[in-house]
Amino acid sequence: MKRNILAGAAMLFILTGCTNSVKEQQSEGETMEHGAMEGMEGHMDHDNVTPLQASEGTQELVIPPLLDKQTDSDFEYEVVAQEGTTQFFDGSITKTYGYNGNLLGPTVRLKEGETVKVKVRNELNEPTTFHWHGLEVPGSEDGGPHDEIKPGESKVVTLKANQPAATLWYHPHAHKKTSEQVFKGLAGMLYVEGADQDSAGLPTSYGLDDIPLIFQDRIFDKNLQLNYDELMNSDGTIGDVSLVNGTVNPKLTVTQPVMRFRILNGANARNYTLRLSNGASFTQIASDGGLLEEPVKTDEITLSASERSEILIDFSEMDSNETVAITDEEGTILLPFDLAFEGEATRKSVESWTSDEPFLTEKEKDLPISKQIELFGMMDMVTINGKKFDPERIDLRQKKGVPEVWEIYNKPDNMGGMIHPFHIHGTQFKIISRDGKEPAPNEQGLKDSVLIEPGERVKLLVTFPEEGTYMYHCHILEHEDNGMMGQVEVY
Ligand SMILES: [Cu+2]
Repeated sequence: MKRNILAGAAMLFILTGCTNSVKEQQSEGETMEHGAMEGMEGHMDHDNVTPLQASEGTQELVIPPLLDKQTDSDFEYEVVAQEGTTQFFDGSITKTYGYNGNLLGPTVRLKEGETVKVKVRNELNEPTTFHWHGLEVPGSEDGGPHDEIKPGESKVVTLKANQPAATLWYHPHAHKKTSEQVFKGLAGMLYVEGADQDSAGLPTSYGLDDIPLIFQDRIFDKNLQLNYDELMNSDGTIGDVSLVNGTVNPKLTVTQPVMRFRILNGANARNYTLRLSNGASFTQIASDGGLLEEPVKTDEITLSASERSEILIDFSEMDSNETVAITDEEGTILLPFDLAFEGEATRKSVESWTSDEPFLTEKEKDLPISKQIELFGMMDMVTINGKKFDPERIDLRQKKGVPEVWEIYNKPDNMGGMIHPFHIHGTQFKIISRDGKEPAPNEQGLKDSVLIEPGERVKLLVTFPEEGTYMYHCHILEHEDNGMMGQVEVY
């Protein structure tokens, strides 16, 4: 992708006044009873989602450690799925899963074009897989449900980062066990780093001005355990406890005037619409698969499960006494900031960029639809094109390197239906249209997951650069486990 760096054309961070008063959430810790919601039998509709509790800002946000590269072995990285314990609440220990630790996992950074060997090891007492979400690797390395690693076993996978710089992630994808294993804590960030972001002059100091934010919600049982069998909802497990990077009641001390946040919706099912509590705007710079065609100034972003967004927030114009936080759409504070930078801002903003090539060519827009996907159902009655996942069945075939248009239709039911986040493995696609309309500027970038509203038809331009068998599925993890998944063979 060619870019013209518009030197001097600094992005404008217009700070609107404090128009949104922050609505105080008085959560009584109510939790959604499994299968016991009135009328809908636990079905997750838009208007009836358990609210999150506001962060009290008592814990400094945990930043996942970077995974060190090994130099003295025949693999560069080792990722181990293991059991652990985490103290989410004072005086209580919760059993959790983590990679190379108790909860979540270290951030893995690959250089654009780099090939690394990663040893994956399963120290759990159940099978798991290691899926590299958004990485365009051959099907054999993708870590889908066919690649189960048994307890105590390991294997070495080869990951080539043959794609633009992007914020990706990794998580388990074991057959019918993904939702439970993610719920218990298995997820980590996977970055591809490269020329794109360097030339754009973006903040890149990990943990200082370049910070991952993994948003998740959890529900705990009366013993403060993540007792999945008891707590789960087959329409997507939703909780009232907000975690950011696994931290309950987080706050972040901001020491740099311009901060880059790489935001992942790592929830099993919840959709997040994120805003700033003071109504200030910020800049979205990237979608799932890399930088946008050009930066987009906005005052909110919406992410369905598994989607990512990179944003820049310019704190330099904000008063250090001002209360600033990331909130959800209800105004509930999820991550308060403690503004602690001093002196003159060394970086007021970053350079803007624009592409001299169209996001999609006329030829690409005019390609006929060649794959039709119909998402339907709820709870455990979810299907794709009327079928449930069968590991022995290939649903679609597509030639490597040849772009095709997939149309994804979210067929409503007699209750209106629900949002399904649709994810395809092994590819970064482009959204051609939503119900015939051009996608919003913040969706004009590479994507691997896309939010599909009930009744909506979304056209995607899908190209697979590698061969193998790949999953496509709803990323509400319980829907995935309930069979809302198909397989495409790329040859
Ligand atoms: Cu779904």
